[in-house]
Amino acid sequence: MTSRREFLTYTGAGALAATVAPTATAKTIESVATTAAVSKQTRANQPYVPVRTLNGWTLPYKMKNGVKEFHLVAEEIEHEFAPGSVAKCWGYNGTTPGPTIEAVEGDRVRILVTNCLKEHTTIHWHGILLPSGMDGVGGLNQPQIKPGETFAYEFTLKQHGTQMYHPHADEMVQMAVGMMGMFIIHPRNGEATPIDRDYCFLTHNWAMHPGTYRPDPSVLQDFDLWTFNSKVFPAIDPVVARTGERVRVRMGNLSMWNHPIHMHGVQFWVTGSDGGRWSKSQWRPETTEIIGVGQTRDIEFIAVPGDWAFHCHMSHHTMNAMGHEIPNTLGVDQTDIDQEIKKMLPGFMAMGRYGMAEHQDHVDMGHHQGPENTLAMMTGKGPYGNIEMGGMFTTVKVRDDMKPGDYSDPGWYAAPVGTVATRVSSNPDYGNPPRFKSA
Ligand SMILES: [Cu+2]
Repeated sequence: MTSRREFLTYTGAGALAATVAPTATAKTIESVATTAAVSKQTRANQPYVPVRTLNGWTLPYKMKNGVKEFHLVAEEIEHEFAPGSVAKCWGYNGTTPGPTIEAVEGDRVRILVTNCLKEHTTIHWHGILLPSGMDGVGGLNQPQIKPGETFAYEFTLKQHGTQMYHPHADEMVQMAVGMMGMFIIHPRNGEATPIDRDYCFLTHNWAMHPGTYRPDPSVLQDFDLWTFNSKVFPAIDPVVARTGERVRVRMGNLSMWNHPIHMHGVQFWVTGSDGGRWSKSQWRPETTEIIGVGQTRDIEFIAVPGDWAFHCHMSHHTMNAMGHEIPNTLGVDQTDIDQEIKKMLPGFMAMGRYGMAEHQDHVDMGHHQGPENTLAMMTGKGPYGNIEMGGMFTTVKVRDDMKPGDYSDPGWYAAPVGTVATRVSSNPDYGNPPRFKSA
């Protein structure tokens, strides 16, 4: 079988995995979750602001004799990373990540886990303080949950914070194909500093080799797709808020890389983790926070009007599938090779001589028809042109007139006159900028 790198090399120097362009505009996929609209007036009567899982949903529970009973089903699912890329993944209750479990410190919870996979599994409640026998490490704490079986986990929540869940059975495979979820525990006595909007997502990486339909669990570092809640830009929901609201974003990492998550427009405070919301003396202002593998981090900020980029700062993590080992075409005149490849692949156009930004235009024009089921390396359109991103990128959209509890996409920001960078010249010799001259 032709490997991905070989394939990319064969498609021609500079032809990064290109392809069927996904829809250009950020399409908000309607969340399954029914998050209650909570205004500042009603907030005092609510025990907590329900968390909003980007592109995801919250698992409903049943009260049974004072116990909150949840039911997770481990199963194979068809998942769409963005229009143009679907895969056979594994998840819970029809999605990857699985639904968010949300509860309150002090709750007694019972979680039924039914295994509809064809191999055994378990669930580890990552970061949650519980009896050893409920910790979910197959073989160590419990027998494996065989195909068709249902196990019950039951424990009392002794803490609050941003926790996660994932299998601790054939972990490399089961996590690589999407089995994970978030477990949010709200403090019993409410928040000393109230929150207006509470978002959460998990970062992940996927070896979805171009032209394939199943993530490859054997890959250690060289991934093709980088996701927030198993979605890539432009299919990731925006974080929306009203000017002045206090927004928390809870981020967890069950991928194979650390992710320095950067937000434009504000200094956020790093305020918590799986250790709960930290005391204020530990809060620190940042604009980038690394979410290490296995960690969670909560950030909070006061919303400032505008459209603000929010993304991982590893620049390859904001791209989709690409050839990491293709020859470097930067500065290379490819006129001759262009003609040679055109004989075999009509419509081929060499690129990359002056940089990669032209990639998105080429794909939009239909050049470099890539493998099927493969997203373009960079994509997305904004009000001023191509955004040239993919993967772990979304936007924070803050508006003065956003209604409390409204999570719909407000469209692009109408910047006040005089506040957008503009062209003052098209002459490269314009002005007299100082340049360093060696002696
Ligand atoms: Cu990253």
